[in-house]
Amino acid sequence: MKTDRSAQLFTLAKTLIPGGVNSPVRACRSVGCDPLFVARASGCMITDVDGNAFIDFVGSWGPMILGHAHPEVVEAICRTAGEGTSFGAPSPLEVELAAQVCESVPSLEKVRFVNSGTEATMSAIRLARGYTGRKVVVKFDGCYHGHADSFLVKAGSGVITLGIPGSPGVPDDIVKNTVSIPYNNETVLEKTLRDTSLDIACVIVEPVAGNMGVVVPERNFLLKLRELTRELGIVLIFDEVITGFRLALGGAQERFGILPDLTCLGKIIGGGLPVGAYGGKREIMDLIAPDGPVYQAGTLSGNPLAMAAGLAMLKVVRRPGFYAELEAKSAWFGEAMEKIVAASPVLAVLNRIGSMMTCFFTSEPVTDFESALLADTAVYGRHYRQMLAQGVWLAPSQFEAAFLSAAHDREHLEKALNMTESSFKKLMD
Ligand code: KE4
Repeated sequence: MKTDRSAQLFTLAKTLIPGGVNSPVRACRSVGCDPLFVARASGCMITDVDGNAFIDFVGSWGPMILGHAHPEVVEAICRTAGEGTSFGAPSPLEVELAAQVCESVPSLEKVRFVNSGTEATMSAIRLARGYTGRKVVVKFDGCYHGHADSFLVKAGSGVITLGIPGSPGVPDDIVKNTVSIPYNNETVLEKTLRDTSLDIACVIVEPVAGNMGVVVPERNFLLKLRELTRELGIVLIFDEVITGFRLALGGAQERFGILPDLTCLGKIIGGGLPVGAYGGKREIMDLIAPDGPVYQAGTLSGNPLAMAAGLAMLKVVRRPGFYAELEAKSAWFGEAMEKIVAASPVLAVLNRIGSMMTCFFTSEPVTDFESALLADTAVYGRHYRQMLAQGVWLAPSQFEAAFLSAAHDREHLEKALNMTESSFKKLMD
């Protein structure tokens, strides 16, 4: 595969941008190769600057549930751009998107738009601290909520991928107010939340973990979490930056029927443009400035282009049958993957829910951070490189999710399955 242009760009990029990338996991450090630079993408396909085309299972880390360059999203962005790209003043589009997001996500009474998932989660914990007057944030090992200081404790995604033990630059007195406990462990959860020496403001959780690879919550874990936080007056925050509008129109909270106090959104709601959002009960949201004293702001928040892209995306996913079709296709693909895993001597387990999944190279079930870390990242790296050589674009990390979109058709999925089978055979060489 010719990669000269990518190589040239990467060499130059490294002299200008840390690691040559604008987000660490894109550097492909953990999968033993240099990143390819993307020229364009359409539907389920992504094409690099050397003209190599790939079936894309990263989907920009989740936003591309419709596939790339969806015509209705592109048209909405182009039409809106002609009217101006940013006003720094309220515009009708943000009101329209707020109404649709609140209507779609069961627990949302009010919502504030920001520009990334990190902004959404950092604002939500500030709000929870302001609402409760307490300090401590409880998170779960291997979950990732963006790069705000409070979250870089046993975090997932790029932090575990690069083996960074937290992050220098985060002062101890920030870290001491973040308690990280094992995911799916009800005993430790109850013990921690009932520890009266902890002044707990909130618990933030990925209702399905996507950043240690996909880890699905065990049956009563979220129920127990909801019951305990309600009993103890602790704000429960669902970080649905990945699962929002992915696992159902109303996200994981609709799928599981469990309502948090605050919800963080991102990725899909921007249709590929920079958008994040946090929202929840009116009683809590009304503490946000200018109504209340909890401050949060943003020059480009509610940006008209991003709002238009989000509205166009929502229009498509709200069409009858969208999620049922994606579920059925994902179930078919997941079952075929399970057959490949079962028939191969390669030690692997597949975790999947809806259209998000991870193939862990391990023999043990993966139910939390500890078991995820047992996966063989060297084998994952070989699989990644073999699949890339065959035209399949996977996440450049064992600890991320693969995503299906409405644009992945049967032909491309069967091709990806065949390539997976042949890659597994080569892993045994
Ligand atoms: P952003 O600030 O990257 O928009 O969102 C942070 C975030 C918050 N919450 C969850 C559950 C997330 O998954 C993320 C970001 N996800 C990673 C990939 N899993 C972003 C990819 C990257 O860092 O380049």
